[in-house]
Amino acid sequence: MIDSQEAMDYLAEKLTDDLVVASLGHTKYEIFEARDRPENFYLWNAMGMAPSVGLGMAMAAPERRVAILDGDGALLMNLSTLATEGWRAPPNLIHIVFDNRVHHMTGQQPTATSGPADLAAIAAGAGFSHAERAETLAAFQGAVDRAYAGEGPWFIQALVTQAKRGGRPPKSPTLLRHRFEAALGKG
Ligand SMILES: Cc1ncc(C[n+]2csc(CCOP(=O)(O)OP(=O)(O)O)c2C)c(N)n1
Repeated sequence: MIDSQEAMDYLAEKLTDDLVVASLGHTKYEIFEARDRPENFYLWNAMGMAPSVGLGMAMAAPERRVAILDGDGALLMNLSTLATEGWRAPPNLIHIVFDNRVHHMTGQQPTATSGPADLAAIAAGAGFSHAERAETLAAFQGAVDRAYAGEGPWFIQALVTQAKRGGRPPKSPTLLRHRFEAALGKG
């Protein structure tokens, strides 16, 4: 099992001018505490929508790498998005799921990945050129390194512990949008 903080800290170090869209759960709190930056677009309440937003970003900004940081519960709520990502297949897209196998935010109800659901296999079947499942920090780091060294779309399922960090990003959508647009030079 991967310590969620160590995984997110490793990823945060890799970011250059990448656009990041963070899912509504603890993934968002983790990346906010690991490395808040204007290029991070945090979703509040919009469960399942991070990959839909991130796919749009990747297609609209092909010159920038786009990292979708997702939760298992959120992705399972909008699983069909994997088919669209695999079909449109932007080479600048990396979709990482921090899979803690529960809905941590709402009381730790188990998700389908606590059972047989294999998100990496589903992503591969949906057309991702690379889809890996990481159960150790070394495997996660290796997958991230490979994703950063070549073209995607990449899907990484990281089996993580439940997050302990809980720092809250700004909640104003207007503020988040404006600072994101400014970072893109479109403000
Ligand atoms: C459509 C919808 N249903 C339910 C919720 C309530 N909700 C907020 S976060 C969450 C769980 C998210 O689970 P996961 O993506 O696995 O992230 P974690 O909480 O484990 O970090 C739920 C059910 C919501 N925001 N939207």
